[in-house]
Amino acid sequence: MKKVLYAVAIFATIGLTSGFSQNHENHTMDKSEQTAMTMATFGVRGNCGMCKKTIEKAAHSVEGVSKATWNKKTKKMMVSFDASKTTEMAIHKAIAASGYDTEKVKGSETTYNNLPGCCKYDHEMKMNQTSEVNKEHSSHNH
Ligand SMILES: [Cu+2]
Repeated sequence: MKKVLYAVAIFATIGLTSGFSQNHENHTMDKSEQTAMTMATFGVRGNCGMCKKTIEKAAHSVEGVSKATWNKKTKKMMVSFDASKTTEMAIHKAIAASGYDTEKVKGSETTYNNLPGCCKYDHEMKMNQTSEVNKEHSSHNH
């Protein structure tokens, strides 16, 4: 029960913070544009298929996100979301809260430390790469 309350509190906080920044725009926003989806791509660090699941799940947990795909090779996230319900920044924050670094928000260290060993990505890792960049010298063996 306590856990549930905690989760609700977190969501309420996220809702408030993103709500504040949007308050002014809401009045001018055309209602007919509410279904239009905004696309965004940005870098997110991660290693494997498990990371992919965690990252995508975190992005999907943000209300208004309809698509979230993370590319393991290029460390690139593609999202589409309803801009009347959320912001790109809210998605960055949700991913960071799940332990992963994004271009704009550093991943939560506590959550990172609880990630399985294979998912403990390198904090220096390049992200948002074009697919060609790492082909030649990716002899990054563990
Ligand atoms: Cu992983």
